[in-house]
Amino acid sequence: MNKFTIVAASAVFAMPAFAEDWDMPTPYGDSTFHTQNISQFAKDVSAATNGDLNITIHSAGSLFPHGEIKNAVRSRQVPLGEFFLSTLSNEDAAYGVDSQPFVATSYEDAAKLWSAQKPVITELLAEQGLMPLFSVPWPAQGLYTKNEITAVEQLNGLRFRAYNAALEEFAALAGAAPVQVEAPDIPQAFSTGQVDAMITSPSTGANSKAWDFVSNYNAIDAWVPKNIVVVNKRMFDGLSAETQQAVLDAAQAAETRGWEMSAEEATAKTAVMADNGMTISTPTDALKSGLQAIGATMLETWNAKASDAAKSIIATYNQ
Ligand code: PCA
Repeated sequence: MNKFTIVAASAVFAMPAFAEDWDMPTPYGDSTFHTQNISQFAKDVSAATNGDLNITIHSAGSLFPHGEIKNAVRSRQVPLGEFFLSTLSNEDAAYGVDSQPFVATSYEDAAKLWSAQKPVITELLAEQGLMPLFSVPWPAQGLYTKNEITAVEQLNGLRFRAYNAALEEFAALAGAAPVQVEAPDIPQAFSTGQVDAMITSPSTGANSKAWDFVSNYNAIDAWVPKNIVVVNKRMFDGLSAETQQAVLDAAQAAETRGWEMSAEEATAKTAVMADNGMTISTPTDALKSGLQAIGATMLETWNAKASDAAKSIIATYNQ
């Protein structure tokens, strides 16, 4: 053996016996705090397992479109992935409770709602061989428009960007025309005139440079929806006990860190929008009561579709 083969051979033996490379898709771009949070999660897993498990993030829907990520994890095309939890509300109303207007509007209430929701959706996901690892909220959702909005009637006839069924329903009830647009496509949807208003967080507003296409941000703080990271249970079970524990520990750290990042984003990104010349306002009483009326109608629809388990989320939350 010459020197080089010895080096090469020892490099092979130094490698972990069952090093795994996992691909992890997310719909959101690299500048999104959620993506930064899951990147740190991936680094933590790699460090804790000495490189036995390496997770590669594929951002902005580059590996799978948003709507396919859950099923890609289910069918083991990828071991894990991140998506917007309430996009699964067509499967069960339990998934959509965090996107109902004025149910939980602060981080404190959102955390309470998540503890009530988690056991119910954990069971639903288990039926599909999926296991939640962690869930992190976006900042409370606000209203972006070209003109100042002081009453819900002014939304009438606007083309309204939507990201899930609840927002579609909201837009329709406000007399607006909903158009589904993924977060990375927001700037183009506005610049091509596909949409002229939206409801989203200050994070997504600032990341899409909302000031390029609207001048008003109204902090209606109507709901605090979450992303979720799920893993395929069979793939997870295939990991060594130590690696499983490393994933669970990193997931728990990511959930704590993510909620903190979200709260920081809410203030910081609202300031970025103000610095870029947007008018930041809070809802007038008329706007508030108009929005609450829409919320009440939506909750009735939600209740009519909800299973007993889904309804128990609201009951537990209200206790
Ligand atoms: N940003 C994402 C989901 C909610 C949010 O604040 C979006 O607008 O698609």
